[in-house]
Amino acid sequence: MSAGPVAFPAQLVTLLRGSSRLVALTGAGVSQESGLRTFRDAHPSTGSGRAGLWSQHKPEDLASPEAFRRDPKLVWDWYAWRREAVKAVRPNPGHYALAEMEQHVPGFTLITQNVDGLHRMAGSQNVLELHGNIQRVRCAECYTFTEVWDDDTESVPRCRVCGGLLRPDVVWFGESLPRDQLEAAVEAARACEVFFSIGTSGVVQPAASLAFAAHNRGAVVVEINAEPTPLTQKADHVFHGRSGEILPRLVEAVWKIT
Ligand code: BV8
Ligand code: ZN
Repeated sequence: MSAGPVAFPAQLVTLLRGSSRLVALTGAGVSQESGLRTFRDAHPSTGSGRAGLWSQHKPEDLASPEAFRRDPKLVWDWYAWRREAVKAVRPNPGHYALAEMEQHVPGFTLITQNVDGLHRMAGSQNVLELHGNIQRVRCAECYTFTEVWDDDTESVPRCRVCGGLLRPDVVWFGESLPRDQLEAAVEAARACEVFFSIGTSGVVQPAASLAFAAHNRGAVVVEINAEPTPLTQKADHVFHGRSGEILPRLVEAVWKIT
C-alpha cells in the first residue's frame, strides 16, 4: 500500500498556504504505522492466553458500561493490555507532521478519537481528545482520578475515596462525550476553512458528523485514509494511502517548498 509520489493539486496547496483556521480529525488509522491495531482489526484472530479472551468480543461490546457491569475484570484487563501496547510504541511521521502543521498554522485544531495520547507525545498542543485517554484512570462511582493502582490483583482495583471500581477515563459506547471537548470540536469544525479527516472509518458518532458540519459551513474537506469511507463522496480532495507517508509530504509541499 506504499503510496507512490503523491501529487497535491496546486489549488489545495495555495488554499492551505493562505489558510489560518484548519482542523484535523484523526482516528485509529493514524496510529496504525506506530504498530497499534485499528478498531477494525483490534483483536488477533487467534488470540493466545489472555488476549484470546478478547478475540471473542467485538471492541464496541467491550468498550461499554454494560460489559464493565457484566465482567469488570475482563474489561479492566483489556484496557491494561492496550495500555501496555501503547507504552511500547512511539508516534510515527504522521503524528509529527500534524504537530508541525500546528507550528505553521496558529489556528490549527487537532480533534482525535484516539485514546493513545500519541499526538501530544509528538508535540501537538491544541488537541481535543473526544473519547478520553487510556493512560488516565478514575473511579467509576465518584470520578476521582488516580495515578497509582495495583494491576496484578485478582479483581479490579478500587477507589481509595469511595471504594468504587476504577476504570479507564475513556468514553464508552452509549456514554456521552466530554462536553467541553465536544463543544470546542463542533465550534472548530464550523469555523474552519479546511477540514482534514485522517485515518478514520467515519462510522462512530458524533465524531463522524464533524466533517459534514464543516462541509455544510463551506469548508474544503480533505480525506486521507487507507480506504474509502462514507465521507469520500463528499470530500473535495481524497488521498487514499498511509497517513504516515502522505502527511509529511503534504507539509513539505505546502510549508517547506516556496
Ligand atoms: C454517544 C473510546 C450519547 C473507547 C470509542 C447515531 C447513529 C448511530 C449510532 C449512534 C448515533 N449516535 C450515537 C450512536 C451510538 C454510538 C455509535 O456511533 N455507534 C456506531 C458503532 C454506529 N456512539 C456512541 O455511543 C457515542 N456516545 O453518542 O452518547 C448517545 C448514546 C446513545 C445513543 C444516542 C446518543 C460514544 C462513541 C465513542 C465510543 N468510544 N473509543 C476505546 O477506545 O476503547 S470509539 C472508538 O472506535 C475509537 O475512539 C474510534 O472513534 C472508533 C474507531 O473508529 P476509527 O478510529 O475510525 O478506527 P477504525 O478502525 O474504525 O478505522 C480505521 C481507519 O483507518 C480505516 O478506515 C482504515 O482503512 C484506515 N487506516 C488504517 N491504517 C491506515 C489508515 N488510514 C491511513 N493510514 C494508515 N496507515
Ligand atoms: Zn470513588
